[in-house]
Amino acid sequence: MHKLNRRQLLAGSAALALPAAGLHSALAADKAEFTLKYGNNLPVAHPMNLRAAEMARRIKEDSKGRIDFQVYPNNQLGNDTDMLSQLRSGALDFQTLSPLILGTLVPAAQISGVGFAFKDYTQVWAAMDGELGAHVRRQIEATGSLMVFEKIWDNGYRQITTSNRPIAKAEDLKGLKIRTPPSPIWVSMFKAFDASPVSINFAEVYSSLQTKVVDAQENPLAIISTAKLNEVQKYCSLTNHMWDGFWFLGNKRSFDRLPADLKAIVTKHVNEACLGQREDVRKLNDGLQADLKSKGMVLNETVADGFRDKLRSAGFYADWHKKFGDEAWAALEKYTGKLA
Ligand code: X2X
Repeated sequence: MHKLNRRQLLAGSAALALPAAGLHSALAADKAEFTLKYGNNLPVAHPMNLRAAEMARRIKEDSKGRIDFQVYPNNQLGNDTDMLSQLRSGALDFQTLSPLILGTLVPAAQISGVGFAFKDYTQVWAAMDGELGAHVRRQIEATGSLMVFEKIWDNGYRQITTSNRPIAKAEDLKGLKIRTPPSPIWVSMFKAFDASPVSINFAEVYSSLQTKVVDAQENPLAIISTAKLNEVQKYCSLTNHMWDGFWFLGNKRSFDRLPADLKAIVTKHVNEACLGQREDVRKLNDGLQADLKSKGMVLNETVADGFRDKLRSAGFYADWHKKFGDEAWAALEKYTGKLA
């Protein structure tokens, strides 16, 4: 009997991999041939998770229940650093992660996070769906343990929030105790601004702001809003100092265990969800200024030139050009124009 054989097969794998959280039905996991766990660091209300939930349903439907695709949002499985090590070992099958945090493992991935590089989304998607993204994906695959889907998900242009003062010009960053994600280029950039950056995973950002371990952080408006950082921050300075995204990463061995037809189903729905997510995130980021004001935040505009000049004179572009190498830097400047 087909069903019995499959259940026997499952006894040692998927059937035992039921999540403790009870979010996913035991029945679904029992029937599925493959249980795939995807973890991320964002609140449930963020478009990434709305699209991920829809994607998981479609993967289940299209695979006729052979795949149980489980989404674990909001750092439920640990912070980004924890999830990345689970992903490498195969304890986690998929993770969306900023290219810059991935930089702790794949330094070359950080190149999309160079400050004030992409002038607009036309440049972002041309580069990331083009040669620059392809260059980075090759470096990710070269780890041997990771695979990556073709389309990078959007996080957005990042803005600085503080509890103590608005940031109108580069000099205002001097001495600012600001949280940055754990990533060499992030720390380097805020050091170049003469700030005092502290690397903290997103899982601990709200509490570090609340307890004043740091006075500031930077993120796109969609995250400031869905993570309710406005509750623990007063000022929001629209610096647009860098664009950030999320590579949809997988454990290579785990993905390669899927038969070709199921690989195709997963790939199709991950890339499709990504394109929808890009639109949702952009709309949300564009529409949130009034909302954050109504919640008591004080917003201010800034002019990029002075910030960029400060990075230039601190040697930020020259240093990272040297680290990434001429070829990669040329692939970046092909889309952004000369940076320094
Ligand atoms: O950690 C952050 O600030 C976040 C959520 O934007 C990233 O994943 C880089």
